[in-house]
Amino acid sequence: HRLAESLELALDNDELSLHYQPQVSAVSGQIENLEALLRWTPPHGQAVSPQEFIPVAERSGLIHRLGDWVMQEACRQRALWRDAGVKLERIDINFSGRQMGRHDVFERLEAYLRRYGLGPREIGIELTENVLIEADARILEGLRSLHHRGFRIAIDDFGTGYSSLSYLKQFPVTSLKIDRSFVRDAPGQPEDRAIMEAAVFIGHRLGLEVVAEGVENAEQLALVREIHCDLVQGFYFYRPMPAAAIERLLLVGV
Ligand code: G
Ligand code: G
Ligand code: MN
Ligand code: NA
Repeated sequence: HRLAESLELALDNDELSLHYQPQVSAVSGQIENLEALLRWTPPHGQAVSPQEFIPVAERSGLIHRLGDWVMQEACRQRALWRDAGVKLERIDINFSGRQMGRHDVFERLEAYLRRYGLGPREIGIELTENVLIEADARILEGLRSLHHRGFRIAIDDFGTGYSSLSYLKQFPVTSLKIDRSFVRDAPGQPEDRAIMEAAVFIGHRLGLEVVAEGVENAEQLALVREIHCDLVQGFYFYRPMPAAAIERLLLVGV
């Protein structure tokens, strides 16, 4: 819990930031969306990975304050970029399981949208399969209401959770993000490619947008284009970048 305590201080002391990773059209390479990714750099210290501190925040309950900070910061930045004339569909934020358990999480998201004058299509959310299958009736109702209002809801790390395909028909989602473990191996492994093709097929039949995550080289890109993924996210195009770098990229093109 040393880490939990420093994390709480980090929230008070402005040590957190959001980086943004572009999702580009597989066809045109144009930037469409950004995924917001939380970063923590303690003063005089090494950056701590969210893989390390998100689970700590979940256990200590700090995830609610942290999640609030992420929602607010993403909304604030989206509004700034809109006012600057930046061409962008939306910013997606990641939601963890315990964060969804808070009774007013969706109201809080809506409140930040109102505060910054944003519409429901300007911010999206990403949830893993495991979070979806563990969702209770209240959470599902909240998600349905967001979906009904036009929010984009993505299943993150698709294909790696402990779930059956049947949940696809009951959850109000709009996108599948194929996990990067499949993308990594698909060029040399027919099984991984087959799973990706099946994900694209079912995703499109259900009217969902399909995103390939973790594209790192030209071979992987050629494959995800060939099997008709809609969007691509990965180091081959862009790494997660601080807001200033994204702004330059979107406004100046470099
Ligand atoms: O950015 P990076 O590859 O280090 O992210 C590692 C993990 O942390 C990913 O699974 C990502 O979804 C998660 N993560 C990053 N930012 C956030 C956030 O703001 N909230 C939550 N709940 N998870 C995040
Ligand atoms: O679990 P989630 O999909 O939210 O995690 C997103 C994280 O994946 C990002 O924070 C980013 O650091 C990482 N990521 C994005 N693109 C690539 C990539 O091309 N290769 C690898 N290895 N990681 C990536
Ligand atoms: Mn994600
Ligand atoms: Na993912």
